[in-house]
Amino acid sequence: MKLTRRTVLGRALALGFAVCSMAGSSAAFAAKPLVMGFSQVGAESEWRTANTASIKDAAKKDGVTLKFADAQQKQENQVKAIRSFIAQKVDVIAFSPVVESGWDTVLQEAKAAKIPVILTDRAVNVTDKSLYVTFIGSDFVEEGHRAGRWLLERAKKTPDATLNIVELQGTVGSAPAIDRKAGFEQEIASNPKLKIIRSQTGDFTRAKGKEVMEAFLKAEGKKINVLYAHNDDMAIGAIQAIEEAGLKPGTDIIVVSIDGVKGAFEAMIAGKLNVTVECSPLLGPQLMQIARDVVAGKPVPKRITTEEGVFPAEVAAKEFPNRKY
Ligand code: GYE
Repeated sequence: MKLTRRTVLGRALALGFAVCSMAGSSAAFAAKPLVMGFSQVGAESEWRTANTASIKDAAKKDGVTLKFADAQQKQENQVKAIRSFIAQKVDVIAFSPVVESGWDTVLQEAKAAKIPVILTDRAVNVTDKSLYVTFIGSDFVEEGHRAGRWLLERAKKTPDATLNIVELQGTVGSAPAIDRKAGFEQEIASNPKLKIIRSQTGDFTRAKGKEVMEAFLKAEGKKINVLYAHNDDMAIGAIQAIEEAGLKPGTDIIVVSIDGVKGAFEAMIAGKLNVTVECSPLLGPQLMQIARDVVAGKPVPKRITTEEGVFPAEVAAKEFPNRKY
């Protein structure tokens, strides 16, 4: 007889019951804790720090044994981590892929080892969708649309003016950078007065955001009317560059960004950031729940989308006390 995971579990349970009733104590059969291997992108932003904390806290609360590996923004480190989780025979692998492509081989190895894979936060680009069970995270294209829609509304205040936009992109090849760019571009295409004049990666970090904004300011100076940053950290770095160039962020240059971290709310309250589109990093509890379902063989949806809002500067002070990250 072929022993599937379920029959083994069924037998273990039956045995457990027998032992329990014989011994008259439920302590005789304690369930084995679920073991999860998690490969995190890195620690590049406030968002990521909150995401890591959410996953670690949820694992602790849920009694999940978490093997956590930080990839320092390098795909090769993630591949190594996943291979080591396979070698350790964890029950489930979860990871947030730094970039979209290049995952086929390692995910095939996980599949061959019969270890289910859950994607969190970022998507992968694989032709064989059976290489992962589900993807939990935000709709990044929609976030780009939301940022663009806010700007279209704002542009109505100055209908005759051309708005020159500089864009700070996230990590090259990452799902949020690709999708946030696409969603924003699709949205602003309806108004020819909105033009992206420069676009470059700032790798989702404050330091890089500042550095690239300095270069934009050097090249374009006062021609820049709007900054669209793919995350709050780059926007915060860029705000410093704008101030150092003697301009007023939020006034001389409209600043639009994504994530909704506390730092962004502080910048909005200070009048330096105009809007942040929310992207929730609090994925831990949902991830643990789904992991349990997957390991128990329950069907789960292929895509689980996080619900989020938009916070313009006008509501920042009121919303700030409610922010959890
Ligand atoms: O927006 C950024 C982080 O993948 C959604 O990664 C995440 C992004 C987030 O570094 O701040």
